[in-house]
Amino acid sequence: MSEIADRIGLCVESGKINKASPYPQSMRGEDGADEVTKLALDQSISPDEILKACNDAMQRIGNRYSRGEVFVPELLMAAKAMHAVMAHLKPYFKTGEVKKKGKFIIGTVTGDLHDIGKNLVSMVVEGNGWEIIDLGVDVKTEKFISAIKENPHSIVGLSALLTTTMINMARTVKEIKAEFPNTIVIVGGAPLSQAHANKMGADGYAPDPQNVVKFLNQRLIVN
Ligand code: B1M
Repeated sequence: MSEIADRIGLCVESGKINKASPYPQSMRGEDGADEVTKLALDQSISPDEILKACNDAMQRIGNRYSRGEVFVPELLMAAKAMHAVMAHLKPYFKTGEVKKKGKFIIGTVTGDLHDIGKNLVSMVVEGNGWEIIDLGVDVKTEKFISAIKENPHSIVGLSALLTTTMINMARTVKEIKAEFPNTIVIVGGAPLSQAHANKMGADGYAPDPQNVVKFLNQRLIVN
């Protein structure tokens, strides 16, 4: 990993959003995730390398949280710094395709506020030629149902990051399938596995954005 990618990882782990941000005290006045990412891209560091540094950083801050060394505010600042990085990376995931392959409705299930993984999936899927209908976080089943009614041939993606919200996910899958048996549903998120997806009655599971794309491309619906 290049030194500059490591620096981005450090900014994310420390919650250093940009130069103007006073947090954390120890990095006051220094460039943050925003400036360092811009510099890295100017130096032709690959978006994949930057993303890997950020994902590793989120893993580290998550582990520190598990050990009781940091708390929710620190997680929140890390998430904000990661958002600053993602704003720079977004254009690199666009392919410029005009004709869309189909529509992909995505949301983080009810009770769950984590959106970084969902946003990454959205960016990569969009970059691979799919139209994204992003319902956001804490999405109730009714909202998914309305979106499917408005966009009948869409494929639906559900994200969950908490073991507690996996139950809500299972409920949402069940209710979508009861109302729209032919709608394809794929689930993902850190606590999920293929076994969970099977048990929920989902059509697919993907551990990462690339496997969501693979799954979607196998079910191409050209509008
Ligand atoms: Co939360 N949190 N959090 N948190 N948080 C985790 C998930 C946790 C593992 C931390 C820990 O204990 N080590 C833990 C969950 C434990 C569990 O249930 N198994 C946890 C907890 C407990 C909580 C709270 C309950 C804390 C509290 O309040 N006491 C609380 C819950 C709030 C709520 O949702 N109701 C909470 C809050 C938060 C913040 C709001 C502060 C913040 C989120 C901010 C935001 O998202 N805007 C936050 C953060 C940042 C994390 C960690 C540190 C990082 C998550 C992340 O963004 N990872 C996380 C620890 C960790 O992950 N190690 C943690 C980076 C991201 C790229 O990865 O989201 O896994 P990920 O997405 C991946 C894959 O999972 C996959 O692709 C992505 C890219 O590779 N993927 C899909 C995701 N969705 C997919 C959908 C698909 C396919 C693949 O198909 C549709």
